[in-house]
Amino acid sequence: MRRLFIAAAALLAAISCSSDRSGVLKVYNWSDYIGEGIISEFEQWYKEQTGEDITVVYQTFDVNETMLSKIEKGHEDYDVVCPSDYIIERMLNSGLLLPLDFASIPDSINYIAKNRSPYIEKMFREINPEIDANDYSVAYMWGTTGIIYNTKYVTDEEASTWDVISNPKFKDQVLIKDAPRDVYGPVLIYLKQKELKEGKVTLQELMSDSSDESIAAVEEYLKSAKDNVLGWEADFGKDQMTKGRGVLSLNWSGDAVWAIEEAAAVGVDLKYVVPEEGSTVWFDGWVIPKYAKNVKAATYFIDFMCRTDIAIRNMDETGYVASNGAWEVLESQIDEEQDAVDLSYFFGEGADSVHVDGTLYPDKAVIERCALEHDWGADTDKLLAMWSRVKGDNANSMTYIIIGALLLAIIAAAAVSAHKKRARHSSKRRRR
Ligand code: N2P
Repeated sequence: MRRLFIAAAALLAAISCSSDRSGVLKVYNWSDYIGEGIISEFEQWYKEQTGEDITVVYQTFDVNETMLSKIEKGHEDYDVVCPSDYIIERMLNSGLLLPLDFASIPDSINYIAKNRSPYIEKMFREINPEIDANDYSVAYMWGTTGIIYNTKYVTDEEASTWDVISNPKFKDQVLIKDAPRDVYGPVLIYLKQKELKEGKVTLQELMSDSSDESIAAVEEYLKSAKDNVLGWEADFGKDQMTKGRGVLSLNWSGDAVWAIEEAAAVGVDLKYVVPEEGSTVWFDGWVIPKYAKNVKAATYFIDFMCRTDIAIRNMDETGYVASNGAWEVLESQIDEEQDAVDLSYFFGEGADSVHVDGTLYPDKAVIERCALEHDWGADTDKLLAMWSRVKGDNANSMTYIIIGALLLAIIAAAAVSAHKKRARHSSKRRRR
């Protein structure tokens, strides 16, 4: 491990000292978001296509905001990163992205052009009303935000509403994604369900609602649920659920697919639902930041990730859904034991009743009650301040037990050391 660390540090040092970065590609992606061996296969493929050697330096993040602030503040020279929709919007607004040039890739291997899904293209056009995000980003994975629940303790009916998060029956049993926007959206949708039903507001309008009044309402709701919160998790919630630690998790559909499968292997029955009030549908896309130093390799990397066999392997290993709209992807997911879902919105005609996992690919009716999040610009700070108030306020009983135990240990250690000191003094006095 130590040797590996020294080698990585030496590689990074060599890269930063050399001005020629053509042999290195720096990728910054979400954790647990790529199949085994895909990176080294890309390195080989790149050599076959271009005759040039490439070494990928691969780093991961768990939270959109961490990734963004590294690029905004530190001007990190990542060549390709994978933000979510509202962050792509923000990066576009602040001129942080380079336009993509796929004309530079030979037609025969231009997988992006071949496998584009019209649904994804349409949703990407909605990302930023001013600038077409399709010119700056290629979708990687997408999904919904919902609830993973353990059917031994939670009924389908209880999980069918976001209200379940604050249900007193689930004290200390709820895991919540440490992703402020992905929690804010669904909670606001839940709180405004009456206005939504009456047509006084639309889902899309709520996704841009950063008013003080709405932030305060979400804060109040989350604080009312704090006794239920077992933890705010960046990426461990899915694993905890498989071990039966926590019975509910506000989470992404891809983590749900992974958790449901792992849990089944150890006899734990988990399910996933997008509550009936509605939720968010999200898209993560590859982009090339303006501080990139190897645009050519970044462009090839994005293209490689759109190759159908690579997309299928990434899906199968991570649990997330590839944005690749090729019919072969659908065929690879057909499972007659699953209920039929309507995926015509994604795969087109002929896909209105296909037997695939509805957690992986949401049915058209689910998509119709979901909306895309939008960037809040400067108002994001108000959200982050609210988020830390909610989390800071969330010391649950376990936190108090740990703090109490630590205090007792400190007091005990101080008492023992004082006692030893006194004993040393009195034996010195006796000797004199
Ligand atoms: C996978 C993270 C998925 C990101 N660990 C969802 N936007």
